[in-house]
Amino acid sequence: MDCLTLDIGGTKTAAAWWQGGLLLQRREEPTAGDAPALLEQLARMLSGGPPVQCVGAAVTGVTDGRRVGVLNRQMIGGWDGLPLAEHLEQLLGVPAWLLNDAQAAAWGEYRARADAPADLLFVTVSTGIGAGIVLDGRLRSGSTGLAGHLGHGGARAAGGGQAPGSACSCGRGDCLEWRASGSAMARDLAALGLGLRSARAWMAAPHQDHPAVQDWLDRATRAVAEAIADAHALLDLHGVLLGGGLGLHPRFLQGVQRAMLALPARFRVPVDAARLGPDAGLRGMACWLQDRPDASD
Ligand code: BMX
Ligand code: ZN
Repeated sequence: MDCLTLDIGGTKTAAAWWQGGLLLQRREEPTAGDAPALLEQLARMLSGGPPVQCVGAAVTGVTDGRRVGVLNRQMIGGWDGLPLAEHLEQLLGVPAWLLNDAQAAAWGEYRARADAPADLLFVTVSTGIGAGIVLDGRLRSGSTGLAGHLGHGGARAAGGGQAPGSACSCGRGDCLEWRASGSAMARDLAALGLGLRSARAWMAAPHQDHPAVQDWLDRATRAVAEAIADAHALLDLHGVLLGGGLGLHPRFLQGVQRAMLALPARFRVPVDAARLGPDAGLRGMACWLQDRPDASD
């Protein structure tokens, strides 16, 4: 099947053209801000690409397959309710499907390995924190697309009532994403006054060993491990893959693995690095288009 897949995240937007599973072309840009800017960006970015039979977009946010719903408004502004599938169909003249970015990546990771466990959780720690669940070898998106939104659990305080900007904008309070994501790291590091303004800056900087940064990492990776243990208690997982720009950093991954080992044995589950790296969403979406029950070749 010749298809186009998109990965539209909080920081970057990537597009890939596939011919029967073979990558023909890839383009990437920083994600444009609001809905009109995003649509304009897609029209420009996708023009002149090879012809395709269908398009699939892995998007940050909750999707029912047609529209994008936003949980974290601080991450993405003005997309809530955007009928992105319809816009893509008008733009490209072929059928379009949407899937949450972490769900698409989970499917890609599952399909990339012949020996992948049938009950698998993929967790991305990037601008936000997302997750995708595969159970009994099937991707579980849920009837509204909410399945896997681990980043919006774990709030210790009752949600609501917080001043805007002082808690996660999903309304639940100090969610996991508020404490342990790339954007949380950027916010907390900026407040430390070390001259580090983003998770990316930390990854490239010698300040990596500053005790305050280590302290942040310890708390964040413990919170991610606790959330994974909660998911394990709920779903009885056989394996967890950690991805995303920050999640794939060895210090972050090892922190989560260490924190997992400190948990009671029954709640531990093996956590490994995701194998598809930054293209998990693009590849996962391509597999998903191929695997849809009504897909024809
Ligand atoms: C947020 C949420 C999830 C997404 C996750 C990771 C929005 C816009 N997105 O929790 O749907 O999967 O971030 O997104 O509410 P990323 O862009 O960091 O990959
Ligand atoms: Zn939240």
